[in-house]
Amino acid sequence: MNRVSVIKGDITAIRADAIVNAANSSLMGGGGVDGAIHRAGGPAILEDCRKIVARQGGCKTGEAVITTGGRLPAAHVIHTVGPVWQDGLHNEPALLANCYRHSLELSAANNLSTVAFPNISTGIYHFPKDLAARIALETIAAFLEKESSITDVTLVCFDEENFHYTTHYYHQYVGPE
Ligand code: AR6
Repeated sequence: MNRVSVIKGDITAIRADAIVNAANSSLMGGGGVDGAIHRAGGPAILEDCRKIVARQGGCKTGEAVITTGGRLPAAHVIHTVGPVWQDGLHNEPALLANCYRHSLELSAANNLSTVAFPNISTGIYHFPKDLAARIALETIAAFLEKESSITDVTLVCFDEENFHYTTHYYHQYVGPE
């Protein structure tokens, strides 16, 4: 059974157990998909983020935390912090893989079975879209091999270029059906 899909769209409209946010380490919101998620989900998300910051002081690059989805159709938001692309020599690929893996681990730990991701780090953080899509699909496919509790992973691409690369690596790592 194929448990991965790729679509073009707006992640704030997705009904899932969790959607993943491309946040920053402050967890206090920002632009891009982060801004869209907080706007659509309302203040309950930031309230949960503040509690996390009080407890653990933010979120490191490659790590993930979970909050309510507030008014979103998704029940929860998993906030992960992608690497800022510098030159590829600062551990950016491994850190991006950590974002996907830790978000899926956190989903499984919270008994969530349906999860949607945006193309983390490919906007304001300037990670090359081709390499980012390969890392996303490679990491998700490897995770699903060993963890059966997650039944649906949707990659929600906002722009045509991400959709193109994500579909390409979907065929490489997940297969046609
Ligand atoms: N649904 C799905 N994807 C989206 C949406 C949406 N509504 N809006 C944008 N994207 P970015 P980053 C795509 O910049 O590069 C924030 O300020 C977008 O096309 O949102 O990880 C945070 O607070 C791109 O492909 O995140 C951080 O400071 C992808 O989401 C910083 O940006 C990621 O772009 C994180 O930068």
